[in-house]
Amino acid sequence: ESATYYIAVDLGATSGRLILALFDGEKISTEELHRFKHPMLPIADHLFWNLPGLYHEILTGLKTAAEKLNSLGAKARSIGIDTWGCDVAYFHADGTLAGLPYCYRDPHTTGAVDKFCEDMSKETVYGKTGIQFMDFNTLFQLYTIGKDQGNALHNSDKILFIPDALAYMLTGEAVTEYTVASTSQILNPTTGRLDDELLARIGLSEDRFGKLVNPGHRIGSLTPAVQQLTGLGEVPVIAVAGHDTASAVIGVPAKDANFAYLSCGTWSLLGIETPKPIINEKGFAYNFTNEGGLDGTIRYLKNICGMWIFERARTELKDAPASVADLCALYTESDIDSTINPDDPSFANPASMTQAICDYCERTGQKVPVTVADYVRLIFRSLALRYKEVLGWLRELSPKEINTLHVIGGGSLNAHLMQLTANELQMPVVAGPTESTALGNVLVQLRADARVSDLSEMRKVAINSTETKTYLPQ
Ligand code: LFR
Repeated sequence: ESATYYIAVDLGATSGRLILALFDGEKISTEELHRFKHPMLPIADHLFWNLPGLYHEILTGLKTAAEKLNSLGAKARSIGIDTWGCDVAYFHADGTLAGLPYCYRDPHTTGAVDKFCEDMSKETVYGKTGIQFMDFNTLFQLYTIGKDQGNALHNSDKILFIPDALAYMLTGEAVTEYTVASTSQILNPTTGRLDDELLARIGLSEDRFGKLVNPGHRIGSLTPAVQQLTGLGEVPVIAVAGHDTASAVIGVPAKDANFAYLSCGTWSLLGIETPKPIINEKGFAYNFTNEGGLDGTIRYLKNICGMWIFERARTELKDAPASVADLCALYTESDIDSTINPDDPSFANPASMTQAICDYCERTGQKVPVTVADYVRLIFRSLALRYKEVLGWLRELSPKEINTLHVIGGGSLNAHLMQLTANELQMPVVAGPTESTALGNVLVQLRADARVSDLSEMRKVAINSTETKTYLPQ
C-alpha cells in the first residue's frame, strides 16, 4: 500500500509542536514542522493561556506542512490535536472566543475541593468519577469561576476543552472528546457520560458542552478561510485522544500487558492500563485516577510533579549550563543526600523554585543545596524515590503483575534519572520514545483512516517506529 501523511498538533503546558508523520504500512516516521514556547500570561491577578496565540502557532505550522507536502506532491490525510488536560475555553454562539482559558496552575482554585465537598462527600465524587482530587480539575475550576458573575463562563454559549476548542476554531464544529473529558472529574467512566448531579452542583447542563465523541471521530474539515490561509486544502480534523497523556500511553511500545508506564514531561504520570475502572477505598486514599483511554481502556495512574521542578529551578540557577545534557551530567558532581517530596504543595507554582526547595530542606532538617550539581542530584533522586513509593502503591492495587516500566516523553532521554529509577524500582526501565504523545496522536489518525485496526496493532506500529534504550537495575 502507498505511503500516507498525517499532521499531529501536540501542545504541552510549556511548549507546543506540529509534526508531519509518514506511515509506510509498517512504521511511522516523523519530521518536526514547528516548535514554540507558550507562557502563561498574568492578567488581572490571574494566569491565562493565550489561546489565539496558540491558534496562530498552529496556523503557522499548518502552512509549513502545506509547503512541505506540496513539494512532495502529497496531501495530508488528516490532522489531530492533543493538549494538556483540565483547562477549558469559552465561546459565544457565533463561534468567537468569550474569554481566555484559565491556566490550571492559577491558584484561584486552591481549597476548592474542600469547599465543593462540603455538600457532596469526596467519597461520592470519587465513586462517580474515579478521578484523583486535584484543585485544578475542571469540576473545581467551573465551580470556582461559576461563583463569580459576569465572567466568560456565564457570558458564553459553549465550554470546550483545549484540544476541542482548537479543533472548533479550525473547523467550526464543537465536540467534547472522551479522553480529555474524562480528566475533568465531571465524567462518569461507568456510564461514559457527563454526570447530571455533578453538573447540577456547578449549575451547568450537558448542552453547554460539545457533543461527546470517541477518539477516531471525524470532527470536520478545515474551514474555507483556514484552507486558504494555510494552503492545505480540504483536510479533515480527527478527534484523536485529545488528552496528551492518553495519546502518550497509546504510543507506548509495549510487547505485552505487564507494564507500567511513566509519562515523563512537565508531569510524571505513573500508572497502568486496565480494561475497566478500579474504584475502591484504597485507590481513593492514595488518590489514584481512572482516566479514559482508547476503546474503553482506563489509565489507572497518579500524577507526580515531574520535570516542572527541574525546568523551573534551572531558569533560576545562574551558573547552570545552557544545554540540558550538560546540566544533567552535573548529577555525579554532588553527593548531597537531601530529598524533597515533589508533590508537596509548595512546589506547585512558587515565586522561586530554588527558594521553595531550600525552604523545604530547612523545614525538614536537611542540608540545603548550594551548587547547581546539588540541585540536579536532589531533584533526580527525589523523583526516583517518589516513583518507587507510587509504584509500591500501584502494585497493591494492580490486578496484573508489573514487570517493566516504559518511560515515554522528554524525560526518557535523561540517562541519570532513568538509571536511578531502574535502581530504585529494581525493575528494567525501557526508555523511549520521547515523542510518544505525537506518535499516539498519529496512531489514532491511522485507525480513523482504516490503516490499522486495534490497540494491539497500533502498539506494533509503535514498536516498529521507535528506538528504545533499556536500563537494568544495578
Ligand atoms: C500532562 C497533563 C496531565 C494532567 C496535567 C494537567 O501534560 O495533561 O495528564 O493531569 O497535564 O492537565
